[in-house]
Amino acid sequence: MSKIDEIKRAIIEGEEDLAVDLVKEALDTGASAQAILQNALIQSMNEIGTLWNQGEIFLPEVMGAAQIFQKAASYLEPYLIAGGNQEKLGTIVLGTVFGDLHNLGKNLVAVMLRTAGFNVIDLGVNVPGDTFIAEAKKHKAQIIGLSALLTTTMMEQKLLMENLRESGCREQFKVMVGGAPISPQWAEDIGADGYARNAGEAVELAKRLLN
Ligand code: B1M
Repeated sequence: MSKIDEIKRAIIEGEEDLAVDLVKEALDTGASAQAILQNALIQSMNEIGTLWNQGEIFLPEVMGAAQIFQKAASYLEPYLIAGGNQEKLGTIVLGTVFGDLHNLGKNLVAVMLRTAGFNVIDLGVNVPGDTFIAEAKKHKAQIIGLSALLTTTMMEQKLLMENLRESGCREQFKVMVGGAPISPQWAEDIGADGYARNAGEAVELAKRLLN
């Protein structure tokens, strides 16, 4: 079994110490932080989602795997940031929308944006629409980034767009949206400025939005 597969298995089986040790070993043997993140960590959460859907695992196991993901991702963070562009490109207010507690993907987006040189104000999870707007004004942000993982909470992205238009500040900020149920069509429908499928695309999109 490859080291990547071993890391995936350790996360899925809830072996926290083993997962982190294997991540260290993979880095020592020359694997890139990007490859470990994409092929082991993110893939493990996709498999967790499938097992959950199939009723083979339950909420406590999903929460356990999420905790291990976060720990392993935190370990990788300095390696992802090393070599990153330190020039500050602009300010992004980022968060997971109201009613939604999923933060693993949003945290990765924050890391990648910081690595690319953005100043990221991370508002966390379960963030009310008004808070996004108030914080964006306070920090003079150019971009608001909205993550949503549930088909129910993606509506919050639409509400925020309406709120921006109704309060007359739509032109002040670019808005980017992402998260598993989000699509380019949804972004267009709600009048957002762009959609990114993953953290890497989020960086490219943010750069485009500033031009
Ligand atoms: Co939840 N959950 N969950 N969950 N969970 C999903 C999303 C689900 C698809 C699983 C399933 O199919 N059963 C399902 C949603 C179904 C739907 O709406 N259609 C679901 C559900 C139903 C729920 C609960 C309602 C379950 C319950 O309580 N009955 C509940 C809701 C709680 C709430 O939010 N109010 C719930 C709870 C949880 C846990 C707490 C157990 C845990 C979250 C822990 C945490 O985040 N700290 C959890 C997890 C781990 C998942 C799965 C398994 C994995 C999500 C994840 O972290 N993926 C997920 C199944 C799945 O997605 N396959 C699932 C890894 C992460 C790196 O990817 O978040 O997609 P992702 O982020 C990507 C991209 O989407 C993108 O870039 C990221 C990096 O590449 N991206 C952006 C994300 N945000 C972006 C923003 C951008 C740009 C790109 O710009 C601003």
